[in-house]
Amino acid sequence: MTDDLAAHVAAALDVAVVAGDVALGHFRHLDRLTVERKGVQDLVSEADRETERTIKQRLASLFPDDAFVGEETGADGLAEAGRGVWVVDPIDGTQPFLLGLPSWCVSIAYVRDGATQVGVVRNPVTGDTYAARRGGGASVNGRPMHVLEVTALDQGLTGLGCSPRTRPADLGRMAEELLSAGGMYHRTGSGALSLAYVAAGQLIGYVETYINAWDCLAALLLVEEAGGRACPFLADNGVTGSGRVVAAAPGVYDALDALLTGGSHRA
Ligand code: LIP
Repeated sequence: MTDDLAAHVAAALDVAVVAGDVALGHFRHLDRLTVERKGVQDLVSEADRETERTIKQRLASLFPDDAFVGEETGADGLAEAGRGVWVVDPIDGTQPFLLGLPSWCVSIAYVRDGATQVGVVRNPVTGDTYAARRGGGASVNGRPMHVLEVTALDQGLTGLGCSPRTRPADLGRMAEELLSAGGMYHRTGSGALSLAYVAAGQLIGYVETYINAWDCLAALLLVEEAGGRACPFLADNGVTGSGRVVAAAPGVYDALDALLTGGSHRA
């Protein structure tokens, strides 16, 4: 690993903790927040914006030549080709956050040379930090983590994500097919955190028909480096795009990919 990438790993870990503490401060005083409604079931508050500003400012001071994509501030510096790009969701799981529920996280990905090189997902409420660098493995709180060794959908819980951007009929079909196969669904309201649970060997997989790059790029690397399989989300959608996502333990990836696409595969 080059020194430059080591510096990016160290920075992502440090900034995730600092920014997580900013978000946690707001989480402890939700009554002081003004909540804005971006759309149906789509909320935002100053907590999201302040946390993202903290991340962007700190990373820009350390790596002024890197570009930045954030859920709240958008894309900055993407015009110049060949630059590394930070892809950030300051609070993934905004709705659980605003309701005082613990299932939210800070998600920081670093993308360069057409691949996610560093991924960090931090849940400040539990204090858990999930991290990976490409080719270097994945860890939770510094300890190696690995996906589950499963071969069928009835051998654990599957994360099903949904949002106002997803079709209710798709969720209904996926839930019916999953339960019919003896599986069971789980939802946190944070795609990044649910994907981190796949990497940590707690969920067997995660699917969602429509998710943003900032929600999932960091955690998809976690899954890959923990021995799992992940869809080519970055190749399909880029650092600013959205699309469907599937990531899982290898033994159930094809079954969950079929669940997502409505194809037929039994595991
Ligand atoms: C969340 C996503 C999740 C989706 C939620 C929500 P946000 O992102 O990470 O996958 O199911 O509805 O969109 O809006 O909390 O940053």
